[in-house]
Amino acid sequence: MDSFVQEAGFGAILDKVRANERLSLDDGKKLYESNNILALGYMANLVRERLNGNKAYFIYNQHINYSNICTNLCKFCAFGKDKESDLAYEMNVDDVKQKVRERLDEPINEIHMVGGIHPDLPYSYYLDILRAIKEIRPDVHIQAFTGVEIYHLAELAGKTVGETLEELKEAGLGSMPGGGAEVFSPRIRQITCEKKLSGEGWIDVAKTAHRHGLNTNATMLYGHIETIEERLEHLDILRRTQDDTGGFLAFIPLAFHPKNTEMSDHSRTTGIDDLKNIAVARLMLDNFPHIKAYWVMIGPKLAQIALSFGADDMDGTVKEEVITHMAGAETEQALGHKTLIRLIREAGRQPNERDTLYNVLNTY
Ligand code: V47
Repeated sequence: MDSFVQEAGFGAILDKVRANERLSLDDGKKLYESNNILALGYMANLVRERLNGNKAYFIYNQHINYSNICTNLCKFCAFGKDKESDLAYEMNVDDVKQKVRERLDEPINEIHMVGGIHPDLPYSYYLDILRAIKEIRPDVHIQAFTGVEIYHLAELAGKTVGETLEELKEAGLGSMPGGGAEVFSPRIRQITCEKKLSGEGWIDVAKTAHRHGLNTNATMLYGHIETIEERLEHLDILRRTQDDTGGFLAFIPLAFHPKNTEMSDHSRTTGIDDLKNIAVARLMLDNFPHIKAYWVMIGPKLAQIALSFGADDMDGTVKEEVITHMAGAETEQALGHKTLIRLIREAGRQPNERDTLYNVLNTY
């Protein structure tokens, strides 16, 4: 069974994978440079099944994007808008409450909430929207604010990141999503998002969150101007951070969607690159418990296939996704609970409905 992997030139890597040994950055380069997707997938699947068996996770969640007004205006982003733009919007506390009320009849377990770096909203607004959500749905887990937003909130509050996170926790914050990481390379940030918090800054916020008992996710935005070396450097920084803190739950590779962005001359990623990023992430991030195939970005069909190429999680029902859809995503706005279960079952995996922290709520 292993012979085709050896014939693909991966004998030494396969030995390491079987022995649960860490892969080097050179190994990672070899993986990325290969188009033998079956050999990559076979090895990634060994790690995936060692860590998560036959389980595939999903969550019943709701996305709320409180505002798209943003001072960073990253070149890869179609969501962020200048305050004066006709497309700019912001929700007040009552609007956020209304969004939560609209779906009170659904068994939503997690609210995922992020927005732009708003020039004027006061610090109290962010505490108020967390409290407002909890007032209406006391049991929901709020996964909110990327490291970039948290750093901005600490500046607004005139407090340390640690003190700010403690106050946000008190107001209802349960964990942080993985956005804003992009690619840590200063070269990429200089070209695509020079106003954004640096990669080091993002990692500092994640480490502080972990020290304060908040789990976070991590992402990488791939498929634009980054090199293989820059992808691997990004993964290595995450792997070393996880060695230190153990606070990351999941890694989510994000496929770049160019439409309506300042980088719209780029083509969309291909299925092979999407699968490769999942498989390589699973193999390199040996200390991350979960790799998510985010169906909004790569489509439900490829996300289903990804469950055999290293991924163990399909994210959730979502509904009203804005960030990728503004950048041209053609995927549905929401996937029903039943559809997710069917996709997972037909992939030969066991559907596990989870909460944000990967406690299993239901199996099917
Ligand atoms: O931070 C922006 C990225 C992120 C584009 O933690 C783009 O579980 C593709 O982080 N094409 C937001 N990506 C989404 C995100 C996320 C989504 C789902 C689950 C989790 C999680 C996190 O989307 C941004 C940015 O990195 N992004 N523009 C674009 N044109």
